[in-house]
Amino acid sequence: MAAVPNQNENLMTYKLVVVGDGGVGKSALTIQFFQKMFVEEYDPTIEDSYIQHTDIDGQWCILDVLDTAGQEEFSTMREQYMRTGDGFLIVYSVTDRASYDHVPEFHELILKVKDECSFPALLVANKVDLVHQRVVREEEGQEMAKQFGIPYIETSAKDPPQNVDKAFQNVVRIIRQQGIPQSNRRPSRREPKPCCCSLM
Ligand SMILES: Nc1nc2c(ncn2[C@@H]2O[C@H](COP(=O)(O)OP(=O)(O)OP(=O)(O)O)[C@@H](O)[C@H]2O)c(=O)[nH]1
Ligand SMILES: [Mg+2]
Repeated sequence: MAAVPNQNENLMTYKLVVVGDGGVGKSALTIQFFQKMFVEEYDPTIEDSYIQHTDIDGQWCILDVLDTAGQEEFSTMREQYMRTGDGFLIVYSVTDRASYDHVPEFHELILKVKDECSFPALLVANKVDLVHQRVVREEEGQEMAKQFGIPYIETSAKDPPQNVDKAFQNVVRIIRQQGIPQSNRRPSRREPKPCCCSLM
């Protein structure tokens, strides 16, 4: 078993933000990841934050996860919370086509707020346990993820959970591939960056 980190050790903090339409399972996934339980009832979120030390691929880090509001009435808060994220879980429900159709809006807003052509994110197709209510096929999810150049994962927050830990861990892996997470970087004068958007 890996040793629990020394408190004085300088741990990397990863700020993850869970976004997506209301009712797709953002809170259920986050609570399943942090508390290992499935929340059956639907209680719309305004904003909740969770933090824990965790070992991902043998490296201890601090995971700071923001579970956001999917309900339209809170959509004005979106840009603000997106600014803080090092990586995003963009969640839709495979039982709710509108939630899939809204994914591009979340993805575009992340890129706009970050002023980047790409940013660490994972497309999460949740509620795959509801096989008979499924209306969005796996290939459709794969296709959309491919369009955005981000990975895709199918999850279920319901017990027994499917791919829940993996979803959160994969976002950290994606961030790590890109170096130091944005929120851990020292403030510096922003260098003008070449625009890659015109290549897309
Ligand atoms: N069967 C099944 N139900 C799920 C799953 N994930 C969430 N639910 C249920 O779907 C409902 C909505 O889940 P929430 O996690 O509250 O949805 P949310 O995305 O956080 O919604 P907002 O906070 O309004 O943005 C709840 O009744 C959950 O129990 C899942 O993977 N499978
Ligand atoms: Mg919620």
